[in-house]
Amino acid sequence: MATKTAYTHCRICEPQCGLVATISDGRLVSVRGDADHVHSQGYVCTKAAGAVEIVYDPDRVTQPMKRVGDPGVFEPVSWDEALDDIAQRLGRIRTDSSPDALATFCGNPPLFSYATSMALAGFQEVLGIRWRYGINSEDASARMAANALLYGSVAIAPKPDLWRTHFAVIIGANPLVSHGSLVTEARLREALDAVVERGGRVVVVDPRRTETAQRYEHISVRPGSDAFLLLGIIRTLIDKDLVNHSFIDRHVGGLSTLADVIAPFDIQQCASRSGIPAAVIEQLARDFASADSGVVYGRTGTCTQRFGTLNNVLQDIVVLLTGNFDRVGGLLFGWAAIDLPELARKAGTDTYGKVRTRVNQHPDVFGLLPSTDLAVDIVTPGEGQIKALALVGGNPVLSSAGGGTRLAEALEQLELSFSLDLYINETNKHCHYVLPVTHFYERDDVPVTTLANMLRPAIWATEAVIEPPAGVRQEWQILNEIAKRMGRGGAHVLRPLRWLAKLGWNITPRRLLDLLLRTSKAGDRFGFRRRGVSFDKLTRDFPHGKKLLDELPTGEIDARLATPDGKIPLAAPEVLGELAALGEHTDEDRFGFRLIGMRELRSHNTWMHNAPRLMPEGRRLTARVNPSDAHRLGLADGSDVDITSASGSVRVAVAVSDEVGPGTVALPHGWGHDGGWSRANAAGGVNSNILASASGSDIERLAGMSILNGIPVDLSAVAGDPPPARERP
Ligand SMILES: Nc1nc2c(c(=O)[nH]1)N[C@H]1C(S)=C(S)[C@@H](COP(=O)(O)OP(=O)(O)OC[C@H]3O[C@@H](n4cnc5c(=O)[nH]c(N)nc54)[C@H](O)[C@@H]3O)O[C@H]1N2
Ligand SMILES: Nc1nc2c(c(=O)[nH]1)N[C@H]1C(S)=C(S)[C@@H](COP(=O)(O)OP(=O)(O)OC[C@H]3O[C@@H](n4cnc5c(=O)[nH]c(N)nc54)[C@H](O)[C@@H]3O)O[C@H]1N2
Ligand code: SF4
Ligand SMILES: [Mo]
Repeated sequence: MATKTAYTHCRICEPQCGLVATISDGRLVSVRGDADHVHSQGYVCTKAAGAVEIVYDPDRVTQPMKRVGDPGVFEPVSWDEALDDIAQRLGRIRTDSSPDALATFCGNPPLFSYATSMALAGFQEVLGIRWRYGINSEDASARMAANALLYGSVAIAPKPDLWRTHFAVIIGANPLVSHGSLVTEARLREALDAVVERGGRVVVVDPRRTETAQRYEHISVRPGSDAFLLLGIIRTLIDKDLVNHSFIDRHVGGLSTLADVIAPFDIQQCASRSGIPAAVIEQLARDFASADSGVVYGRTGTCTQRFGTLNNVLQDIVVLLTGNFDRVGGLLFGWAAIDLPELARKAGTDTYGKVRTRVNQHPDVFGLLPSTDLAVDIVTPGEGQIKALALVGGNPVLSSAGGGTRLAEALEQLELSFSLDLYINETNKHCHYVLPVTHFYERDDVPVTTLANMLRPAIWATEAVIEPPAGVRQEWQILNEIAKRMGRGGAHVLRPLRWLAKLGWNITPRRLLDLLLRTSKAGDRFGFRRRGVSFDKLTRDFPHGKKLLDELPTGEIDARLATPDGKIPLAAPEVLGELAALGEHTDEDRFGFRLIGMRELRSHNTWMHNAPRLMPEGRRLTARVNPSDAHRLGLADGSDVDITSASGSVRVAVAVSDEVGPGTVALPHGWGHDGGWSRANAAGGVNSNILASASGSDIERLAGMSILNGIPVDLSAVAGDPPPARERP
């Protein structure tokens, strides 16, 4: 038996931990953390091994499948048959209707493949596809919109200097489980521990006493009300003159307007709306302002709220007012060998509101339209109606707000839809074709889409460590082939590359990336810089990655800001509009509870529940309910409860836990499977996103965010036979 080891990296979540893979007779046997990896230094979580099980999962799709009946009923076909048919029908829909009849949907996993990202951009460009939906509206669009409003571009995304800060406020993030997002850092726990060890503080603002909150200080906030807490802090900073005047005078505009507009939000109101005592808010403001340095790091918990973009703006305003910007321990501009956001800026693809969704008029954010609008844009007749969809590694029926049957039924109306995926999932079971792709262990990679998120700039690359099954192809090959069969050369963004492709020279994504790499700040300039790298050099000579800088640079502000007057505006009209809306907004009081989400270590959004290691026998979905609420409603551990919102209702078992306060209920997403997976289907559970609204008025206004946290719901104990999960139209 020939056994060998190979170095590679995980591509499930953002740290992209370094791994040592053991391969026996061409079969991937196991993976473990690579102790010598420059970033992760041996860190690994159980999902990397779960992903090995997925490679050999009998439910994995390993040949092209054509729909031949009801949703989910497929038959294998040859690649030629599938690709010819898709190319022909796409061409016909394009000419019979218009290029605007075509749409793409990009899920989360494609972000972890440079080749897929490049080819999808090329495919969209070649076919002139305007409708580019994505799952960012359940994730980071609010953060990006805030970047545009404050710094002049969705692509300018300052990073929290967690390794050097003295005061970290973590708001709406649970990095001990999520392993961090928009920061690429496998050692976040060590970074946060070190803050405390050097006498600093880590304060976690979260409605649930999360794994992160348990390790550090916890402030419990009422779900969906962070804007009030942040306004309370900002009011205190201004009223008590705790602001850094020299920084503000030089770099910030609009402070007096902001101060006037937020004057009506007095500290008592901020306290009663956020559920945090006024004294606690004021003390937090004072402590933050007097710390040697401080950052506020927020993630999906504050993004996926009714005031998600505003939250992100306010988080940064706390940092800006205290002068903790572009200086050690504060918010810093990113640095990367290949700085994709910066390249996007130069190419003008850092768009915000350049395209708006057909019906609800929500803006694109960094080129992606909100997922929630896809269904209505398919079913509403008229100009630009969507008739064909390419779904690349996404599962919005489960992952998107109000997905469920509403989206499933919309997909059934399409004239052509095809999906690039590893599985038949709850969404692509409604497609005409499912085209099987390589697993990440079966392809080469460089973590290029997240390089600019590193707190310790580094770079690494991997070759494929095993051969893919014979019947699968890489996404770029598939998209390229469709474009080619449509007579357009290939799926290339750049016109000259399309010409070359027509002449028979197809430049692969690997060649292009190598070019980018070799001409980058870390590149070997084709031999002119001896210590520089190429793709081959990285995989050959730096199997554990290459460190580039110890820390992020400071003193960048003048060079990096992209606002017209070179200042950071605190009172952009959009921000003032949201502040006015915040003052007027009241939740319907007919619902007594507020629903929040939660991530678990053994789940990854919707796609890893079929791995035995992650979904052992007996693992069940539960909703966390506070003991006092449970007692009042007559619920015990394991009893079923109906959770009902204005959008729908689900029945789920309860876990009684004082992690959540009274009136809060926490329910993980990504469950309730009925796709082509045996174990995940059998695990039961419900699609929590049935409870989230997809109605245009319930979508956050500035970035089209889905409201996934702070959803008003009611709980009722179940008596008698359980009805099935149901949705309201
Ligand atoms: N209620 C609630 N909903 C949420 C969230 C939440 O916090 N609460 N979080 C949101 C967030 S942050 C995200 S990112 C989304 C994720 O939403 P999605 O991207 O829609 O869902 P995923 O489960 O990540 O995976 C989508 C599909 O990609 C496939 N896949 C896996 N690897 C590959 C690959 O290499 N190539 C291809 N082509 N396909 C692959 C999987 O089989 C799966 O079918 O969910 C969002 N939904
Ligand atoms: N194990 C695991 N890891 C993952 C993923 C996964 O599915 N499973 N998904 C990956 C992806 S795609 C992403 S984008 C990242 C996300 O990374 P994070 O954003 O760090 O992940 P979450 O655990 O969703 O953290 C959101 C936190 O917000 C809290 N929250 C909910 N409502 C509110 C509120 O109103 N106010 C405040 N202040 N907090 C609130 C929740 O309780 C939760 O603790 O995680 C990544 N890592
Ligand atoms: S933390 Fe994320 S990148 Fe690291 S091993 Fe786990 S899933 Fe993979
Ligand atoms: Mo995400």
